[in-house]
Amino acid sequence: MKKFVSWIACFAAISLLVSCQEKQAISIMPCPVSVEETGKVFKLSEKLNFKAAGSEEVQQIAGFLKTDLSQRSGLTFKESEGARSIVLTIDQAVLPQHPEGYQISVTENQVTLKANSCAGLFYATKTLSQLMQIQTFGLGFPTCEIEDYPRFAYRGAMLDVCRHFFDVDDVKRYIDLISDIKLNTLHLHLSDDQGWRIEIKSWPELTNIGGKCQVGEGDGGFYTQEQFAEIVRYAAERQITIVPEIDMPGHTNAVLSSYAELNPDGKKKEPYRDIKVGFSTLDTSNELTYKLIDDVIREISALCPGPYFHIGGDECNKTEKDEYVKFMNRVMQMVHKYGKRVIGWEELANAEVDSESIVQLWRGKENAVIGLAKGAKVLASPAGHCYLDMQYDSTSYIGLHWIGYVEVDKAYNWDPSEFLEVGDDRIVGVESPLWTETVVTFDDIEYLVFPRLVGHAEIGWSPRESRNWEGYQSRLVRYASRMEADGVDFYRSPLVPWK
Ligand code: TNX
Repeated sequence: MKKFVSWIACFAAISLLVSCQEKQAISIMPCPVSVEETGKVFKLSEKLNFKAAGSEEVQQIAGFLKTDLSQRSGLTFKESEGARSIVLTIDQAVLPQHPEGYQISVTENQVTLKANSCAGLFYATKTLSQLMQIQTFGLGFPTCEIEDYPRFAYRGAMLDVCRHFFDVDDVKRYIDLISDIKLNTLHLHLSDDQGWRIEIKSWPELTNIGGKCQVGEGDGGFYTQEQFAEIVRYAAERQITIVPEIDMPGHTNAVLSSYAELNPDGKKKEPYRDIKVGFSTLDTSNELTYKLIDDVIREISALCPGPYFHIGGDECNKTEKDEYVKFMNRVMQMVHKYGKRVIGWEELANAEVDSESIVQLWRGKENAVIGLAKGAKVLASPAGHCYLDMQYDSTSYIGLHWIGYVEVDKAYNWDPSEFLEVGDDRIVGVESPLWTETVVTFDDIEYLVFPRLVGHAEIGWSPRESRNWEGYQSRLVRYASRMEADGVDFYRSPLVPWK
């Protein structure tokens, strides 16, 4: 029996390795857990039935798939009796250990997508869409059996809408792009020295004044609560949770320029349009500061059904360490009061974090290790691999390089658990921040984010053993056709053999 089991394990390991080899005709990003090609093609034609039994959400996922396949194939699908079908099913028995997992079966006559949740079903549609590789298989899907589920539960991107503001349509486009590679979290950095970006009804000057500034020129901007709710809704339809961040006690010049009474000298700060960090702090000895924070967390939590609230906590050079710890402890209590789980930048590890807290590593291991020792979990965003605002090399037309250049190979060739030297169970996942000091337009976003984020998505999703730079490059070349079709202006790194 033992021998039999180890043979099975060995076979499983080999098939995992095979699953992402560059020789395989099927190319999916991020690389699935297992793909078995069966050598035929399900041909697409206009007569095609989309069958989705169940909730409205399932119907909607089927609707998204239909629109997507129609746009990519140029076909207008018509329901007709006896025609072949794409069937979407929720089934609790499918991969019960994997809440976001799914199975796909493509035969010449039918496509079946199955999952135990809407998230899994949504990811199945994303994979199916990528199976349509017209140059390789013609207009249709290669027949195959796919089983897939993510390695980490938290797969995120962060967008800084403070240094430069991005409006609701930009955020929606960003959501579309990141949902294509099965990310499930969008962290919005909503307050910083240069701007406050979300309406708070009990403190209107935050946006009346703090919302009207950004880096350099420009009027800034902010989301009304209705607009923010619309972002949350749009994201949820695409299986993405919004994580709101209010950065404190540093990075708060926009607050201090909005309300005189929050400043120790009773005077408003000047608005700030430069990009230096670490100069501002909330007055941690003023009770009004805590009234503001409580109101802000209450109003934002009511708009965000997701489990997290990010309280920043980075680069507080103007706050004494013991003051910082006391302040963050008190703010964490408020987050709990509103039913949310705390995330903070890695410096938060110095406060009283516990097993429910998440410490977001960005500079190096040191703080994360302190957090881990207290039982906290880590969200991995090491700047040298993950920071999307870093330049690729000296020719990059925008971006910073305080940690060095981050070429496409450097963004891909690392692993969270190897980096931290801990097991996957101590890591919630991977997140890729885009700070926008030098990012002004959506084209700028696309250039810095793609293709690096695709690699991060694979690190967060695919089994460690199936990932390697050679296989990744060949899949990336094929994913490039998809980015081109979607009008994504990605960076053509000289390290990748683009067609
Ligand atoms: C560090 S990362 C920051 C940001 C800057 C970024 C620029 C972090 C938690 N703080 O305030 O925008 O570097 O790369």
